[in-house]
Amino acid sequence: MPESHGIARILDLIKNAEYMIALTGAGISAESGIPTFRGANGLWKKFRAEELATPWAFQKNPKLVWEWYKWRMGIVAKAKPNPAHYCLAKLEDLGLLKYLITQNVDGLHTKAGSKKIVEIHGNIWRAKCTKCDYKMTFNKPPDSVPVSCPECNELMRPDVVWFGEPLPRDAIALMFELARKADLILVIGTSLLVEPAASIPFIVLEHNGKAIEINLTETKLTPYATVSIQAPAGKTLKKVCDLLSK
Ligand code: BJW
Repeated sequence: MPESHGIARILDLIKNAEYMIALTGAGISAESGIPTFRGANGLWKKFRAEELATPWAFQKNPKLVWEWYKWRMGIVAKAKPNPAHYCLAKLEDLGLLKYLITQNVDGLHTKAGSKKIVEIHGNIWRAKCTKCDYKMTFNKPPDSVPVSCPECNELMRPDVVWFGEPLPRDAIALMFELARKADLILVIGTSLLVEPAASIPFIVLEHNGKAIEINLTETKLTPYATVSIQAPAGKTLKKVCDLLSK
């Protein structure tokens, strides 16, 4: 489908939806300068995300895993929301977007003004103690890593969800409730390779809901999506929101 037709169809679907939700992944923050997990730019030093975002990697080498998070915090600290984040915030303001499910830990949706967000994989600016209940919030990358607990001196860890770990109970309940309720889902910048988030668009489709996908490449959703646009999210959603204001 030519891009202009795709945008017109997206506008039509958005305007006619009763309960639209969105699912975002690392690709929505790529135009803000934050590297995605997979693909050519997805490597940090020589490691893949799957080798670092695990409890076993942390157990084996907490300093290495903390260094990765410290490096990413440095990038996130400098990043600003892009037109895709702002468009989703605007859609929420207009009452058109009911809820946003994000796999991202960068907090850029909040910075852009979105309020109804469920951060299913945690937030990079928080850490929790591996032994006691102590939690902390950072406003800049820690000076030295690994970080120790000020209460019990044990290791702190990033308050994010790693492979093999359950998602926060409230987040997972809300995410599935939203998927069952939605008649339209915007799926933006995610490879859909990680469960359970990857199942969410298919739950919407199963009950005759519709899906709009915006991604640079095809994913397993592409053949089933109502509209699929292969273009940068920021550029595409800017056009959508500009046209919506007219
Ligand atoms: C653009 C763009 C631009 C680029 N514009 N687009 C069922 C089947 C098989 C396996 C499992 C299953 N259920 C569970 C599993 C295991 C596992 C899993 O999914 N494994 C797969 C690898 C097969 N899942 C889990 O372990 C999850 N836990 C769980 O299910 O627990 C169950 C349990 C219950 C009870 C007890 C114990 C366990 C947890 C998953 C946690 C994932 N964590 C990470 C790290 C988070 C913290 C951090 O940020 O450091 O989450 S891994 C990483 O992947 C991160 C992301 O959120 C996630 C998804 O990646 P995302 O966002 O899709 O990024 P990319 O890089 O993959 O893709 C970017 C996309 O953007 C690409 O498509 C580009 O084309 C596109 N793009 N620029 C538009 N400008």
